[in-house]
Amino acid sequence: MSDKKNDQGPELKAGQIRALTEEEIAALPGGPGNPARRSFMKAGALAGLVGAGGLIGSLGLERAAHAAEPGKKLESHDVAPGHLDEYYGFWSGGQSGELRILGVPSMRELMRVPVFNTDFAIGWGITNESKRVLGENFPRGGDLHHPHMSQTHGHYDGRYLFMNDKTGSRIARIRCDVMRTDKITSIPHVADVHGLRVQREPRTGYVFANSEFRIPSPNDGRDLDDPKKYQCVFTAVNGETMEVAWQVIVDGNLDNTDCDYEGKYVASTCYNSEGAVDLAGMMRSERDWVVVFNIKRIEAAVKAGKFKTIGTSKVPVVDGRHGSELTMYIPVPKSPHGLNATPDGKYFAAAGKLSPTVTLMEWSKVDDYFAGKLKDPRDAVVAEPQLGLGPLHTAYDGRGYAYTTLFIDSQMAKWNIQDAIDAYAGKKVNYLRQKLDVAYQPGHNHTSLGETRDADGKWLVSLNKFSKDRFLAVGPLHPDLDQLIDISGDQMVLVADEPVYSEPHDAVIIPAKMLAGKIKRKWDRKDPFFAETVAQAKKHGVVLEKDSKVIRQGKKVFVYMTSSAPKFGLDSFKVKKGDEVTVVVTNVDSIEDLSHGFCLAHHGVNMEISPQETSSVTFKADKPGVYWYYCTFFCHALHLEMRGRMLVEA
Ligand code: RUQ
Ligand code: CUA
Repeated sequence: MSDKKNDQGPELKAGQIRALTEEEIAALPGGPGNPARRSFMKAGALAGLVGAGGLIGSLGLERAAHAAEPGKKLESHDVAPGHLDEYYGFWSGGQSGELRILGVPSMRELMRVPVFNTDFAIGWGITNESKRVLGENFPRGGDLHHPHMSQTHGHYDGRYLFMNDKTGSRIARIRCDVMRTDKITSIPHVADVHGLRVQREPRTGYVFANSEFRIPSPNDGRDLDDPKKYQCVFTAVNGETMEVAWQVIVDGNLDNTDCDYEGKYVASTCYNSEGAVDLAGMMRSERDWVVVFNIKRIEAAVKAGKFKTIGTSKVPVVDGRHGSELTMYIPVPKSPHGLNATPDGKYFAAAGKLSPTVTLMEWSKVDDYFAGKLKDPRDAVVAEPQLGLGPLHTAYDGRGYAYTTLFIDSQMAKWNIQDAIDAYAGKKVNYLRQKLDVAYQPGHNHTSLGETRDADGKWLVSLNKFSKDRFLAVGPLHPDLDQLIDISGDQMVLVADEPVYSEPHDAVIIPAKMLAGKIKRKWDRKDPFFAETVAQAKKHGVVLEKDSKVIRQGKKVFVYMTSSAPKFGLDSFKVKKGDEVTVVVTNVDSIEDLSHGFCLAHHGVNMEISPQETSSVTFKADKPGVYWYYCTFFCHALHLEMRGRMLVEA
């Protein structure tokens, strides 16, 4: 266990508050400690830092296992067997391409929702219903970073979850009533989609998406190695229709994004204002910027026809580069990363990443800027607290405190927003309240309800990229480590370690009672998710709930069958070599939790059919012989007997 002092940051006594000096911050217990390490962060030294092993190897990863403050009664994260969690956690699955549903505070994984990945368990990427969502030409696999639930007036509304695919430049939507991905939209004119947020006011509304990588426009082989001509655009998608509403060309590139609580602005960090294509170049400037988009002005410009289109796309693209009246560029230090709006609706913070600071800006000053009353965009900054090395993301508790992850220091810094503002104004106040060691290298953090007006200040998660020595060895690839922190008291207290598979980036934590009654426990036969399959059966004169039969149309064969524990409607069906076979299975059981599976041996076919659901799959029968199909969800004592034969004639 580490020295207790190491976990607490500066000791605070009433009446003894003042701003810390740089040296004091450097010397903070558990803080940067070694001034030489701090100077790493100065420009020039950075190139050495990111060399082989530099960033990771030299930064004190050997920190001892951390335990909670002795004597403090912990908020329990235990949820007894048979009891339910108080919150849902919706967790990014990173490069696994899926979304995960956790219970909080138990941190138990409750479900995985495949989004951009293929998933043999439920047949995602295999069934016709999922392929209609994924689209024919989409690449399989995805890199899912940022899940956010739709909001109405700054409150979660339980309609949808939206998330990005960085590698495939896509945005996906999950219907919260069935927790199924129902739409995926490809974003044009971008090389990736990274930061993603949803409009809060009046509702979602827009889904905002950043792009990091700059590319030629159009990206058709022109300007290949002429980075000065590369471009980056910001995108707004209509969350109802999932169509791209408009795009804005920006200077530099974008990283993370968040919007206000009034529906007027959305802001993004930019870490490569240099427009460089190599590491040293991307870190050259001491300052990059936050770009703020004026939603009303952009909408008006689009309406007035002041836009262009690119290539064959119809998406209106407006110009928001420096000098545009649609945007505001606020200089901030240095390669900023996270962008997080405070739940009181007043401020937004950009985490410095390569600067030990977080820059706090005020939305009302953005009003002033666009009204012509504020000349220097930098005057929108109201605080710039120094917190430690590698600030990445900030979360809020709704009580006036902010929590910032320090990637390089492997710490969570708790600071007081008003004190930071006062310190920036020259008052002698200490805004830093505590630094808690986390294990190790935290990226995102998130507080319960912290991105809404309802921030409740109970839980904070730290999504750590490294777990190092915290778990049993499982091979060279280590799990990530999500740590649950009780923030209900004055001090942050670590209460749980949760190993997680690669690689959660972000998460949202939502009270179960907000979703109560909204999540279905069985499918509705009229559900749009399989409506197209139902319509096709109707054309064939098939009543899915009753009929099990084979319909041949030339070389296309449609095999309809019911499933009811422990029996498929057909014990066998016969096709010819070369036929295109579509198997449609309807689960006529209506007992909750009684799912069946349809797995066809040697054909790469498996799909899940939950109670009252219809699922279908299309494949080529290209091997003569006998192939058994069988149920893959253990539904009955005679589950193993729930099977049949596909007979393929030569
Ligand atoms: S980013 S570790 Cu993909 Cu959300 Cu900050
Ligand atoms: Cu149906 Cu097992």
